Amino acid sequence: MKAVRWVLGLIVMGLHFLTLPRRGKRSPQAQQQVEQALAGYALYQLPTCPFCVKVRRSMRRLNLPLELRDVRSDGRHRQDLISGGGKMKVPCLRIDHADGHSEWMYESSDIVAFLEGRFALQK
Ligand SMILES: N[C@@H](CCC(=O)N[C@@H](CS)C(=O)NCC(=O)O)C(=O)O
Repeated sequence: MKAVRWVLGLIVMGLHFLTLPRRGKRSPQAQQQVEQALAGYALYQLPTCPFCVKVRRSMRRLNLPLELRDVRSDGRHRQDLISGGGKMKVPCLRIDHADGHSEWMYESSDIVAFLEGRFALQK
């Protein structure tokens, strides 16, 4: 089972790198504002999870260098995800708000729709 998962992960990553989407472009000022806004965001994820790859591809299209937190290699991130978000499922987008509360967003399609709405590139 571990070997199957490993091979599938390799295929997912290979396809991802072979078809890397183009990184979106903004003016330097607009990009700086976006990156400041991203300070309170983190994506809990796994490198080879296809749903996480989907979110990372959308981050690349939107040029959103938000922090990635690997829940397998770092036990603290795994614990934070379970205690904060409520379940061990990735991807999960964490948004820390100015008033101190954190929002935990599961489901890759919801995360992509949220990022596309919040950080749309100007046409
Ligand atoms: N419908 C979810 C599927 C996410 C999903 O199945 N993630 C897997 C990793 S590829 C996971 O976290 N599994 C752990 C679990 O379900 O406990 C999405 O689109 O985000």
